[in-house]
Amino acid sequence: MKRHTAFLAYIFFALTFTLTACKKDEVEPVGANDKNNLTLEFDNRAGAQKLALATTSYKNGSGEEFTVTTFNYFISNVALKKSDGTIVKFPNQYFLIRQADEKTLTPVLKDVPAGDYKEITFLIGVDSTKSVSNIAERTGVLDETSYGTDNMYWAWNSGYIFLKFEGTSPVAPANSAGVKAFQLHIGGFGGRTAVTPNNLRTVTLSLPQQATVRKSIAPTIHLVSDITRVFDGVNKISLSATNMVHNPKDASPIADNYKNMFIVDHVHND
Ligand SMILES: [Cu+2]
Repeated sequence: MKRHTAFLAYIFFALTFTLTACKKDEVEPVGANDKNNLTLEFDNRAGAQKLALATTSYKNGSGEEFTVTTFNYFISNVALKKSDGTIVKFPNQYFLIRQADEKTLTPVLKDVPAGDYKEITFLIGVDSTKSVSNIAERTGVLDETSYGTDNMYWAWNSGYIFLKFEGTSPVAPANSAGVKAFQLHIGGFGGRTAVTPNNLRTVTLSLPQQATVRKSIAPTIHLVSDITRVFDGVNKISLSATNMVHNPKDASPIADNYKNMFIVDHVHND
């Protein structure tokens, strides 16, 4: 009986080894003109929890409770670096990630050349060139009328709001409607007429496993962004002291924090 079990175990391991070995050999070769989509998945969380709007109360590093009613940010100027060091850029593509709208959480980069990618770079916000460009060139998510009541634009001088984080907290002062609310609006590309701080932040992350774009493989880079990092990073932001941010100067310490809120959790190569 024992021998029988050992034999079965041997078969099992042999089979597992063969299958694993096969799988490795099966990765399709890179065709010179092959292209495919690559999806970026933005998985917003609060610490270890999935971010839920309005319903759930979270706590920041200062021990302050808060709920989230709006969490939006622009992602642009994506670049992917291959394992051989080649960089593929995706200029003139702007994505608005809105927690309230699930389909915005997984933007797709189209026509990505086949290859093995090991690093991703992106800008949080809208670059200065685009910010000052003619309104006819600011279409899609950059069209100020496209996001309904989620105003993501400062009409005065400083352009787009790069990240909008709103919610309620018992430590925030009551507004005219009696709601203890906070509004953190982060923008400022440097200014059109007046000089303002530049709150554009670039994020570069190496991938825990390579994204293998092939004719038959359209990978997904699954990023996790932790909203509590907006408060707790290189700067300590307390909602009792900082609950209304509406200008680039006040926004800089927050931009320095959220620059580090992203990690690449894993890559799907299928
Ligand atoms: Cu995933």
